Parts: sequence; structure tokens; C-alpha cells
Amino acid sequence: MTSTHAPRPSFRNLKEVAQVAPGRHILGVANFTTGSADPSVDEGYPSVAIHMTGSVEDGFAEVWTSDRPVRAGQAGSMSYAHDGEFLFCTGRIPETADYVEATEAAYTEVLALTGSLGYRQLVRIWHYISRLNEETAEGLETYRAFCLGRARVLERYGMTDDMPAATVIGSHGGGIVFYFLASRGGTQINVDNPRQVPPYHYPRRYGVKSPNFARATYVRSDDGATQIYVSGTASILGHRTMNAGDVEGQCRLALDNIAYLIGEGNLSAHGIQPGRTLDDLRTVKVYVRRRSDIERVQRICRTAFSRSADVVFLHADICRHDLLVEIEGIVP
Ligand code: 3EB
Repeated sequence: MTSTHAPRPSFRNLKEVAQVAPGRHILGVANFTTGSADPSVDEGYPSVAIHMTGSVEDGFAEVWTSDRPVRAGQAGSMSYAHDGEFLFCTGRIPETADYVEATEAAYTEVLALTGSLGYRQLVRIWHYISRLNEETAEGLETYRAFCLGRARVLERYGMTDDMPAATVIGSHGGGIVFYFLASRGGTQINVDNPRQVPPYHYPRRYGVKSPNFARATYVRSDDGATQIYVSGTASILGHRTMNAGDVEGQCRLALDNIAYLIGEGNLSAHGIQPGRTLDDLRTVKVYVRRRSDIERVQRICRTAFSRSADVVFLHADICRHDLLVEIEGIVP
């Protein structure tokens, strides 16, 4: 296999995190497991634990590696590592009554850190939020409080419609755990999906402040390697939830949305060649709101993705009450 400088993700057994291939270095680790833990650089690389599974056996580690040596560090409560071209960073906001303020503070720290380290281009962001659909003390849904805090910071930085691919999904505890990739500023194109209204143009009924993320982000690293990061994608057309109450219909529509997003027509409209298909996706995460729906979703996904793709299924809340499934992945 040819080695490229692009950061490479893989899903591993929780106990096999440190067993990286020769010549590769760990850039960061997100452990999907039975509890949350603050980020640390204890083993020489940043790692964090996210409460996403009901048993240790179901747990896994998302391990990001680089073919270049990395430098790790701690900034306040955030842990990070960088390889000269890409930065991995993770942080946690403990459970709080005020996620607006806390999210604002965290995003401010994120942008201060990416600025000071010189990795100013955000590439891909994941957020895992406990009590996602519950109301906070101020009577605002946690997700909407998060969106408000995020938007306030991005408005200050003039970045509201300039954000990369993202995921916001429910966790089983621990406040907000986030991790992200950023780059020094190589080629990057944020990709829209014309089937779906850009999140920052969602009508107000979905929240005081719109979400800020792109449907996908295309990156080309210094050596010419390309990747497409696909955001958490749901059964939404225009700005509306489709197939309410029908998990199989939602799953198929989410897959259709991704297929269109990374297909030839849409990518070439963004100046990207060639088109990709669902078969090209790797390291796929499928989030399912009701545990009892997981098997049905698995059956559909098994035929949709390549047998070479790692696909994990997680029981999780989703940003809208009526969304039953959400799917993300990466085209390496
Ligand atoms: C959606 O399309 C589903 O707020 O950053 C997916 C991915 C969703 C990211 C975010 C929200 C976010 O609106 C929800």
C-alpha cells in the first residue's frame, strides 16, 4: 500500500489501540465505550473516552494515524497532536446547566488553539452530547443550546458559512465530548448537497441559531492524496424530515443523500473529480435512535456498503426528535 500523508482512521479493538503499523504514528484516539473521560496525552498521544456503548464488548477505538512523527500537547482541558500538516484535538465540556455559555467558551478555545498552532483550517468535527434532546435549565433543548453557543463564536470570527463536515449526536453521558481535525491550509473544498438546504439556512423553527456545517469536506494533502469526509447525514430533503416513523425509509433516504452528495454530478459541480459511490466509503458510523431498530438498519447497510468497509452501529439520540437514523463516513 502506498503511504500518504493524509491522516488515516481505523476502528480497532479497545485493547489494540497502540498496535500501529510500522512507520505510523498515533495522531489521536477516540474510545467509544461505557463511560466518558477527560482528554489526556498520557500515552504520548491525545485520547478521549466517549460514553457510547452499553457494554465494553461493543466498544471500539477510532484511531487516527500519520506517517510522520507527531508532537502532542495539552492546552487547558484540550489534548492535541500535530504532524506538520494536520492537527487532531479533543476536548470535553462537563455536564452543565448552561451549554450556551460552555459551548461558546469551548469553541473560543478551539479557535484560539488552531490559530496559535497555525492549523487554521478546520477539516472535520465530531461532537457527542449527553441529553441531546432534553431541555437545559433555561428551557432550551441541549442541541439548540449547543448550536447557539457555536453560532455566537463563529459569528465573531466571520465563519458561520465556512465550516467543514461535522457530526452532532447523542451520547449516554459525560456532557459534550468533541474531537476534530484541522490543517495548515492545503486544498479544501466544503461540499453542499442541493437536495438539502444548507444547515445555516434552516428556518428558525429548528432553533434560534442554525447549525453550522458542510455536508461534506474534500481535502487534498500536500502529497496529492485526497479524502472526502461525509457529515452525519439523515433523512432530510430541503429542510424537512422525511419518512417520519419509518426507520427503513429514513435509512434508505440518508444513503440516497450521501450517494448524491459524493456522486459525479455533485462533486464535479464543486470542481472535484472523479465521482464516488457508497461503495467507496470506509470507517462508517451509523447512529440509530431506537435500539430495537438496529437490526433492520444493519440489514439495509450491509448491502449498501463495501465488504471492505468498517461499519459500526451505535445506539444514539439524533439532533431532531423525528430523526431515527444518521450515517457518516470517509472516502479515503
Ligand atoms: C441535519 O442534517 C442533521 O449541528 O453540526 C448532522 C450533522 C446534524 C451535523 C451539526 C447536525 C450537525 O441537520 C443533524
